[in-house]
Amino acid sequence: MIDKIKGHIAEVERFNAATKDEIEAFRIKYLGKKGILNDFFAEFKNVPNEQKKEFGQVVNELKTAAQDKVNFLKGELEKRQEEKGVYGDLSRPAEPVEIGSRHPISVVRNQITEIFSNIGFNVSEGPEMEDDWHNFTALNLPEYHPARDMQDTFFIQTNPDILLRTHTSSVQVRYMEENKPPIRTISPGRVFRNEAISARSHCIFHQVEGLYIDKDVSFADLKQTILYFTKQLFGKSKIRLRPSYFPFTEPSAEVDVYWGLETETDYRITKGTGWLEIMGCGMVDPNVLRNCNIDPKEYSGFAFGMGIERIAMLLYQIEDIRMFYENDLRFLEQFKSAL
Ligand code: 2U9
Repeated sequence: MIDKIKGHIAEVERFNAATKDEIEAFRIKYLGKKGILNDFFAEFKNVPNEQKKEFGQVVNELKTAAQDKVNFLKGELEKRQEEKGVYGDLSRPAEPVEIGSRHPISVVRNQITEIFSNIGFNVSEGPEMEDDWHNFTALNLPEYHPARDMQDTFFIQTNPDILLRTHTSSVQVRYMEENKPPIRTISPGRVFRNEAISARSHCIFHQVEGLYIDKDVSFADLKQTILYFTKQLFGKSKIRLRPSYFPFTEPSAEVDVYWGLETETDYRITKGTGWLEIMGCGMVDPNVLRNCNIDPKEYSGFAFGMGIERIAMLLYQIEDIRMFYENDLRFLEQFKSAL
């Protein structure tokens, strides 16, 4: 009998369990009302007197071993559950990482810069807070020039010399001040105009302005460059240039691309003409070259400018410019692009 109890003690010591249920089954088996220990206690009266002492000791030893084992296993289980709370199951596969998407303005800006970088244009950047010289005066918009009224300007506090740039042409004035021709540069960036916000216009928007200065640059170079650009970006190869006026270019033109009249949308967005205005351009005014220390007798150049929002609205058929600034994920998630 004593050997049988010692066998149980050995078994108890070897026992291991991973779950609450296994531990509970073990407890009932040894310490439960109808458990092994109670059987042995009931047996006590039948044990011969001379063995009673030893029998009592080993049964108690078995009881302590079973209780210790149950407490130990419960403690281990609790520890594991606490760790799980902090780290989870460390062997579990990782949560999938949500991949973000680029903002449509960035997608289109990157497309435009890529197209021009393929024909040798670099990218130049400059400050959003500008002085009067770089934003206006150097660009042939002297003080009291009526064309300054074309753009309502945000001035910084009370200093009329410091303002938020109204176009990124200011970056190119800086570029010309610091670099000699040949110059081939485009300036993407954010610009600010004090305009009422509507579906068509916003007081903050983005532009890409381009500048090409070298010896013997002609209007034909301008036209071919723009044709190359429209083919690349829109896949459309018919353009027309309508005479226009900008203070910084002479002659100046507005560029229309032939969009076509195949769908109802084409009719709506081209107002039934098939043509869409996409940008402005012209030959850099000699005054602007002179202001930037470039001799207009030696050099000539062309410039162009476009609003990124406008181009993006055409490419993606976005009806309201305000969508770009609302950061609605349902809108933004639609623009997955490698660029
Ligand atoms: C320098 C000299 C001349 C840049 C040009 C335009 C025509 C033009 C508008 C298009 C829509 C701005 O975003 S918009 O409102 N831009 O039409 N921009 S020529 O001319 C320059 C640039 C830099 C030194």
